[in-house]
Amino acid sequence: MSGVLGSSAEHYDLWDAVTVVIPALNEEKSLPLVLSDMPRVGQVIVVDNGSTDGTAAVASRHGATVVAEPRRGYGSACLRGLAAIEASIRDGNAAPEVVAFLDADYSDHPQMLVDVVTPILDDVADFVVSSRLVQPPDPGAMPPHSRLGNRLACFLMRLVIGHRYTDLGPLRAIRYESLQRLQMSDTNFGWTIEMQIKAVQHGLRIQEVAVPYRCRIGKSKISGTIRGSLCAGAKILYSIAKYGWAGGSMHASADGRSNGPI
Ligand SMILES: Nc1nc2c(ncn2[C@@H]2O[C@H](COP(=O)(O)OP(=O)(O)OP(=O)(O)O)[C@@H](O)[C@H]2O)c(=O)[nH]1
Ligand SMILES: [Mg+2]
Repeated sequence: MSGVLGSSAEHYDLWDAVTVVIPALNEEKSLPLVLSDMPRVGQVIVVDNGSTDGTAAVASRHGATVVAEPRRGYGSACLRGLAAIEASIRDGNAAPEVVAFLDADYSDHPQMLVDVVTPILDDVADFVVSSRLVQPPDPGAMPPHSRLGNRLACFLMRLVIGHRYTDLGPLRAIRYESLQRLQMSDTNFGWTIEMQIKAVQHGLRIQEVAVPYRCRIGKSKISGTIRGSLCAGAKILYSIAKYGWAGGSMHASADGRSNGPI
């Protein structure tokens, strides 16, 4: 796969131990850009979530491992990516050190994987989540209701688990060992918040990284539709109650602050 390695040379071998999971539903137009803008990593797994376009063919042409998940839902696709990693380990391949998640729609800048993964490779964090709201996203990239919804979710998370996040950025990376401890289970829009809440509850070292965010390529499925936004909003509120109250806040930092956006 083409791509840049934006980190220092000493990280070269470590980046072989990075696996990137890309959930994709009908993203044939954006995927070539996503895959060619990425830093070089050990493995890229594109999870084709029942696409009816050329998503799978485009992904494998660009060197990604393609796995199919017919059960719709963002979380289902991510879980399928994790199952593919487990299967590869069972086949005798080395476990990754870091697993990163990146959307297929080119809203995030794939080069920012370097900023998100490096704190984990440097062993100063176990979980790094992107924040799109520190610097203003490009006009139209995140509609007002989406910004408000993300801020509200972070406010409620702070109330319930005592940790200050500023966004639910889909671009994120986590130490594989830590990820296994979280026992992720959400099959749709609750996936990102489940990970953020459980990361606090398991005492992971958490960092946020400010990222730019641009308009997606292709048709909006969630934030650009009323139905998608309402469903996602309702699921996020439900998830805060489910994962937040169920797990308690035993590891939340005393002042409720994260290592803020860098
Ligand atoms: N919406 C949705 N996205 C999925 C699904 N399965 C995989 N994906 C992928 O998950 C990523 C995030 O979905 P998006 O539709 O971009 O969701 P969003 O960024 O919240 O909202 P929009 O960009 O406005 O549509 C994309 O790469 C999708 O292709 C699914 O069942 N529903
Ligand atoms: Mg999107």
